Amino acid sequence: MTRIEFLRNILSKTGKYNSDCYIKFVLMNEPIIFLHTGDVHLDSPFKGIKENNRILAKKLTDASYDSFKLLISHAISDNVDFVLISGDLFDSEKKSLKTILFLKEQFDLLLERNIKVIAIAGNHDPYFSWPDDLISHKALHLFEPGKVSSLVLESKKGLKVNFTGYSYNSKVLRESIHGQYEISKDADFNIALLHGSVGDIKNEHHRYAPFNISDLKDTEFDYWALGHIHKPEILGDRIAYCGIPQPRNFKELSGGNYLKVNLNDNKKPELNYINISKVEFRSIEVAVTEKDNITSCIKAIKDALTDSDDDKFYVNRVNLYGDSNSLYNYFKVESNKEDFIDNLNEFYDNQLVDDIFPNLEQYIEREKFFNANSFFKELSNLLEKYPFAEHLETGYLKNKSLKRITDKILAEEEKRPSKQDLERILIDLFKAEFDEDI
Ligand SMILES: [Mn+2]
Repeated sequence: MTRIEFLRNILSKTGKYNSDCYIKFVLMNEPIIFLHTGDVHLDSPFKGIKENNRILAKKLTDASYDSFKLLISHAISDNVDFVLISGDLFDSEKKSLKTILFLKEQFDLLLERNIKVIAIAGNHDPYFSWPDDLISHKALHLFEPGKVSSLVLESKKGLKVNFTGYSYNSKVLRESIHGQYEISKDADFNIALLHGSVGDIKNEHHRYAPFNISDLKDTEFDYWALGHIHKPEILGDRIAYCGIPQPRNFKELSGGNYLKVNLNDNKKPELNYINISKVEFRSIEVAVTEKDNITSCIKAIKDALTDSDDDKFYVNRVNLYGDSNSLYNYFKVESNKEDFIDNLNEFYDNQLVDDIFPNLEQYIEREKFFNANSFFKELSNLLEKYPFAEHLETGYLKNKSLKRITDKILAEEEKRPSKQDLERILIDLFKAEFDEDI
């Protein structure tokens, strides 16, 4: 019997308020609230970082525990009904004792508050690799391996919630499984947990339990709690990837989040991403001009890095771009870059500049460029006669490289750029073609 049927029964016996309207009103005021997380990747080895920077590796290890701890404390303070884990709680089959004890402690805290954890195993942490100590934990329900199954639990207000899920039992699952997910009509809410890739993925090696958004939209599930893609993404009113709670490298630039989900019987679910990561990776763009030098460049970078949250540690990569002779020449010397980064890093407690990518070019004065030799002088004259296609075609340009440049200019000319733009294009083409100092 669903909650609606139950209420209808009771109310009809009292002879009062026996309208569905009233029942719906009651239910609307009885939502279920849960936290949706996944891809936690505990015990990640932080490849690449560990060898280069032990301090950062330690910070990231601590951050992976601290962000998860924060999620659990939010679950308790928000008094949620459930915590959902959509696969890949662990990074690999190998699990450290520290992590097992840590999770046991966190699950104990939830058990004290009667908050259940509903989890599926993903491709990184197949079911067989889960330790018995955790599988048997009273707060946790881990779905069975290799098949779709369901479980009905009661929310804190007595609503019946049917969870459907599938745990991986191997590191690979190429076939789709969502077609086997079925709702229960007896439940007030139906929630699905799925670890897989969205869309028609061409490369078979990247495809895990694939699905199309429309497949999930066509179901009657109240919510699809998705995992596997490390980016927070809402695919539909009732379909979402939770993202990761703690990024591990520069591929994970979206920060660390979980999803807080509020389901009402009639309304659109409320989905809110809550940021909890302790370390964040950022890619920062800093533009420089001919007027900039080393000191002004340091200031520009510092200005770009100040926008930060005191509770977090930021790992930054800085992309420098623009035309500046002074900086171009400075960064041409490889050892200067290291020195520059070290100098910046001395300034910060909660920031690390991991690397700088100087995509700098020389600043070229137009006058100087066009007077550099007779060829450019001639081109400059041609620009005056713009449009100049016929002049170039009949040209005197025997040099192969120069021929390539003029061909490109001709291609551009069809778009009718302004003379000024054309000059700019010419200079850029010249630089790209010769890739040398002027
Ligand atoms: Mn995965």
